[in-house]
Amino acid sequence: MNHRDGFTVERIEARILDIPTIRPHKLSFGSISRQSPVIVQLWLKGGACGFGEAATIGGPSWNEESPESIHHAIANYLAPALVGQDGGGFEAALTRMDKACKGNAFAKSAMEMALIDAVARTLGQPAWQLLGGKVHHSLPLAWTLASGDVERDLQEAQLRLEQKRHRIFKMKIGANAPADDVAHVTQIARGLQGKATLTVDVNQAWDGNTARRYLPQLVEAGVSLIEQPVARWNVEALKGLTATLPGALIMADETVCTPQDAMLLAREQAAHVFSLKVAKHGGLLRTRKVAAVAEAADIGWYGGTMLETSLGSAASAHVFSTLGGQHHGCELFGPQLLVDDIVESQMPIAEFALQLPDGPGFGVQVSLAQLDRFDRAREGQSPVHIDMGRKATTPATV
Ligand code: MUC
Ligand code: MG
Repeated sequence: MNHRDGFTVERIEARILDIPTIRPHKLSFGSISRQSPVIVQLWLKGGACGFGEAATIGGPSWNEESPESIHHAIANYLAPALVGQDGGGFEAALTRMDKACKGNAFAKSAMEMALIDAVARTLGQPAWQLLGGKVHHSLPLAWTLASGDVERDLQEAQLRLEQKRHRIFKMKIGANAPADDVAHVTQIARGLQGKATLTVDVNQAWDGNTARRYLPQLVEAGVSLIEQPVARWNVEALKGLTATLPGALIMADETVCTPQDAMLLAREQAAHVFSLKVAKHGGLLRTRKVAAVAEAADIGWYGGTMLETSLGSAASAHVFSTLGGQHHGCELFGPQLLVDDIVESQMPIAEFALQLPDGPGFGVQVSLAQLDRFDRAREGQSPVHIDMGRKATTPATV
């Protein structure tokens, strides 16, 4: 068998896990109490096995893909497109997957992740080596306060400050009336004044007028970074806020998925920062492409999460570790929100920063016993699991 034969993709399997969260996690569109990552296992002819992951939040509530659609796309279209092919050509593999299946970025990201892990393990190299080399050894790590309760949020923040794990806190807002959200954020901001940085994620909940009215109040309270305040299509409102809101940065999340989205936002000067997420960009290589547009346009980046286990978080950490340009830390805290993990040991956190992993592949050892333990096929869980709760309906006036 020559060297390249060893990279031939031999077999691919995917399964959905169901892992409870340590507490309900409340976002603008509902409250989740479990995560359902799809885990891909990919074997190369040379014997190496790689793992990939794609996680959504609240089934298809965050965007179009759900664990079930991801699993379906992989089993029926993406895996058949790669089996028997050269796994060492990552771009060619992406092209084959694009030909077999339009869109489905999350599903493709899990596949590409497993491929890169397997090839890196075959070569005995960390994935970051194949992605251009490491420029960061650690990144400041944010924690999201999303219990929905002021006392509980403050207790969580206080504990994490004492443990020296986090001093950037992100609040998920948009589920309540805007004035109530502002009051909640203001209370937390007072409690954390001088000790931590506070950011918010509105997850598209507000219209332009509501954002223009209430964001200055959040800035006044001490919020320094505002993520996706308006619907993902509302580039005009993002542009206006980016140009006129003093004292805080506007970060695009749901609006920036493809490199073309990134180009549009760059051309329109409609964001100060991009939240990068391996899943929504369709893989590690495409994350680098979006990051390249950001760097060229003097836009900062933030290492986002879809609340993955340590597997997906480590893969994200590998690509984030290779990125230049201005950054605002990361929020790869998914493993801490889950009751348990699927790897033997987690990435360390020290001095408020995630220590970026080394070791072959993504540098984490996946436990097959843990995969079996949380496997949906074994647990027989129902797919839908989100509490949609009460939704704010009153539009703002200016
Ligand atoms: C998002 O929109 O950023 C990340 C952290 C969290 O709590 O939710 C996610 C999704
Ligand atoms: Mg977000």
